[in-house]
Amino acid sequence: MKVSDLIVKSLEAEGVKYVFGLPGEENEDLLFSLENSSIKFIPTRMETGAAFMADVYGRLTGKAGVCLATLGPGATNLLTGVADAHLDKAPLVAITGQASSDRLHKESHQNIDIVNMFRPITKWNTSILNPQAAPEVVRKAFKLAEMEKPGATHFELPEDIARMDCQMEPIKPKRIRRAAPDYKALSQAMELIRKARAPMILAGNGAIRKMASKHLRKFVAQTDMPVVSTFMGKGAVSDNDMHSLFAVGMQARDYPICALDRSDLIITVGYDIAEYAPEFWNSSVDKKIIHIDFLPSEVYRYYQPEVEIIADISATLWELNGIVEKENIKFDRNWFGPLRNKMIEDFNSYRLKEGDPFTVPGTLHLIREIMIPGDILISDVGSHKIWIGRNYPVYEPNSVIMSNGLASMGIALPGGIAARLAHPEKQIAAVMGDGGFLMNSQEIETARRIGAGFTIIVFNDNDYGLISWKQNRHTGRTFGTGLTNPDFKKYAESFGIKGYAPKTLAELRDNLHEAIASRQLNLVEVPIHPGINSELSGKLEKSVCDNFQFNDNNIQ
Ligand SMILES: Cc1ncc(C[n+]2csc(CCOP(=O)(O)OP(=O)(O)O)c2C)c(N)n1
Repeated sequence: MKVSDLIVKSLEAEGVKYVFGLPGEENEDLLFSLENSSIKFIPTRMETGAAFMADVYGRLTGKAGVCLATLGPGATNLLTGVADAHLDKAPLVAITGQASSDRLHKESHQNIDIVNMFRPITKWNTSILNPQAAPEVVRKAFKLAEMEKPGATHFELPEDIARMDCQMEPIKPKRIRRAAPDYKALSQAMELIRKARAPMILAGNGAIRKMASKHLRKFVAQTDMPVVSTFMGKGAVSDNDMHSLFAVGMQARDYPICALDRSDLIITVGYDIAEYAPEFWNSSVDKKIIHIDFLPSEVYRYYQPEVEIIADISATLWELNGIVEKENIKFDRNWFGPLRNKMIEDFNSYRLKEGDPFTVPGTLHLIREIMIPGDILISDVGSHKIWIGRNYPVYEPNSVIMSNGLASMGIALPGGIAARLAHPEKQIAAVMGDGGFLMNSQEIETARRIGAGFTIIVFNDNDYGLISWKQNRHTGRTFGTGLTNPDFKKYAESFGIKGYAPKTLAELRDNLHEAIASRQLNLVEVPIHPGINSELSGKLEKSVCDNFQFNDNNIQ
């Protein structure tokens, strides 16, 4: 059998259903091997889109998403999506073609050192320089990509090796158990919990993986501790639960920070520093912290946990649940209730009334009413992401997907395609700004060609809005941010999909409803008034925490 056939058989053994990518001469053998397999190859319009699709597919399924590119420019185009999977801890395997092994040592057409280029943004990568290595390389790429904490791996296949003969079999994956928590670390953590007055949980990206959310929800219900999540931890505990204090993510002292300030013990669960820096909630480095994660904490001035429980998060929470249940450990929940009510009041203040200019948070209320709890919203990066993180309540893990470690624009539209493939039954909305939309809007053609139905919502302010927001705050002016745009409705129609351009609130509500519920590929342009961004900054600069009265009697 050819090495390329063996590699595709190995992908089949890994359970791969889709490979997202773009053809080139140097991956020709792999492509023809894919043609004769059970795997569906999805040609994309740009390799970055393929990598984002693999990234989001990996997050939603827990199985590595696979993307394929040719050598040189194909490989460089993959980089952003691969880096996104790396910093956002999404399982992804990237495969690139390469020049034949007899020209790798010299200057040669399209030949660049791809393995070294991918090294800093992958957990592991290599070149297959010997046919016999192929089954091990594929198994290792998947094992490392999917193992906690997940991330990206990469291998390249020189074209001469792809054509060689190799009589070997794929190595089949086997289930492995993750490490159990150390009992001394558990008892040290329990000592801190017993002494605490107002402990709380900071749930990160790891809290939505590997069933951690189920055990976290039980822990919260038993102990009555409040929970703040990061943007990528949204849904670990339902925002309908009275213990939820919603999400932190802004570089400002927003309401959830008031609770973190007031708490005397923070239990972080699957918290990735890349996502939200600890200086925003522990600037005086005086917080007692218990770190629960698959890996030890980063060495970081503002994050110095007293106790680290390094093990499977679910297993750790399961052990802690057993202890708190036996000892009947419960905290007074009244101290944070008024804060939650205040936040709900704040969110509701953004509801739109007929005649108001459209805003992102106002539109999010309408979207939330249409989406049912497990439906998926994929956020791009920009000011809209801040509002989604802050104001869009989430009820199930993995029902809001965001790029927050790398925070890369352009993920949402390709992400919508991956979400549709992973979840044919759900309603899916991919939400983006005009800037992020036009970075990868070519993938509308991919979505249409493969019949992936979902709704693209473009918040249009003719601007790189988040950058204007920040520049205005720093300097009172903007530079290099203004844009002009095509007619988005007509643009959508030119791809053969339905476009909506609502003008009134009633139209906005009806159009969003019709578009999302149809599960067809369509686009809704929402022209927005960005003034609300600076208003939010103004409100938060006045320090909402100083004006907020906790029910302190309960925690003295
Ligand atoms: C690939 C990439 N390039 C640049 C940035 C820096 N950046 C962050 S947000 C932003 C503007 C986003 O504008 P838009 O997509 O229109 O969304 P809006 O902020 O208006 O909601 C930019 C340029 C980034 N995060 N990712």
